[in-house]
Amino acid sequence: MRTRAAVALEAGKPLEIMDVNLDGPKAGEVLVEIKATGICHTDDFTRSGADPEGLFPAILGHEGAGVVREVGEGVTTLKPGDHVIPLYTPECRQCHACLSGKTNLCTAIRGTQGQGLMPDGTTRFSMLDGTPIYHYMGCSTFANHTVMPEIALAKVRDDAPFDKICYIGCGVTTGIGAVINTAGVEIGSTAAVFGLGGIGLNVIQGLRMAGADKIIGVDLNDAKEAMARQFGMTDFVNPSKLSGSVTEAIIEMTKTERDPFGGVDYSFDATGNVNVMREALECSHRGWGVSVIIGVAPAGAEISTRPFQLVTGRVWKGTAFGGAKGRTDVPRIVDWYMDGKIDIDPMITHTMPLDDINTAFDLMHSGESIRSVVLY
Ligand code: NAD
Ligand code: AHE
Ligand code: ZN
Repeated sequence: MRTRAAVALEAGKPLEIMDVNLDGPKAGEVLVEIKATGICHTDDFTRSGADPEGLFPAILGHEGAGVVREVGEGVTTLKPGDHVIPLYTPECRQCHACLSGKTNLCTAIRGTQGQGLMPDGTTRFSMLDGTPIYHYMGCSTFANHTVMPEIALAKVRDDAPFDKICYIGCGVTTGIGAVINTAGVEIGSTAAVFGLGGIGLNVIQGLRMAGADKIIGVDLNDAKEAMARQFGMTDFVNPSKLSGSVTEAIIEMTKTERDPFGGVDYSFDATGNVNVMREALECSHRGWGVSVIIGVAPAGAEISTRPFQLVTGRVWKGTAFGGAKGRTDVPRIVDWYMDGKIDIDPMITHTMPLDDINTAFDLMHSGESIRSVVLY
């Protein structure tokens, strides 16, 4: 078949909207009509050329929602008409990682996924002249139709709106999951969140659900403060307006008579900046602070700190997709949204047709948007 897609032809260039060829689903695969897709900073990271795994030409996009249109041989858990959310972290329920119960990082198809290919080592997308186009993060939601492995699709209820639940395909689950699954935040905790974008706001939402008392948000952009307060932030810091470091400022904000050392119980990096990751670790509490890296850093970037920071009890952790097991957890998060336990709507600040997808990257760079969503 032919479908309409935004194609990343070269690193650092705007996406080009064009018709592409899409081969049908092979054994164990599913054809999905994408109804809506969010644009995450990770899409821009790869588009820019900063991703060591970036391949071109590719169809980016990994935060979608849609409807199953056709299933390949042997597919048993999905049928045409089912509503689904694509998973860049699949859940095969059979590999060593899935069976360990210790991680969401299913290994079943990670090798080919990182090479922009389907599990059989080929691509389903091609240009009209026959040039193959790579898949992205196993999803490629910047195409109106895509082919995905069955194990990388979460079946969700069919009364949930695509234009909102697409965000559960990455940002919502990553932010809330980082708090609940990775950090394990307890009632009454103090926390700092660096970067109040599409991920950081969901960390804040997760912290409020977990019952954190003090939620300090950090961003260079003052315009992010109001929405962050709406989602539960109690204090805001703009590092560019401080005379000292943000680490010192957060330690000062959390010192009490009983606790002269200060520091937050939990901190989260949602910027992808390795200097910020260090600040996040070092503002966490001596003896027990846990700092979670969510941000994705460019090729070649490395983190550093004095080992003394860890010797004195701080713990550095990371999280992918918020530690969520997609086929199990994503349908529940959709229920949370439908039951009013979490809010998504205000974070979707812009919507647009696929033809205008490059505007979403402009809005991200100018700091005007939280999430842009393409509606097909
Ligand atoms: P975003 O662009 O919406 O938000 C980033 C925010 O960080 C912006 O508000 C920006 O003003 C702020 N910021 C930038 N530099 C800063 C600094 N030095 N100090 C303080 N604030 C700063 O991006 P997003 O979609 O929220 O993604 C955030 C990061 O999370 C990206 O690196 C993305 O690739 C990553 N990510 C990781 C996962 C995962 O599974 N680990 C999932 C999704 C996104
Ligand atoms: N390709 C990058 C790594 C990118 C990365 O860390 N991706 C996250 C999801 S970001 C979603 O917005 C992830 O899930 N990582 C786990 C994995 O297996 O990729 C690089 O540096 O090579
Ligand atoms: Zn993402």
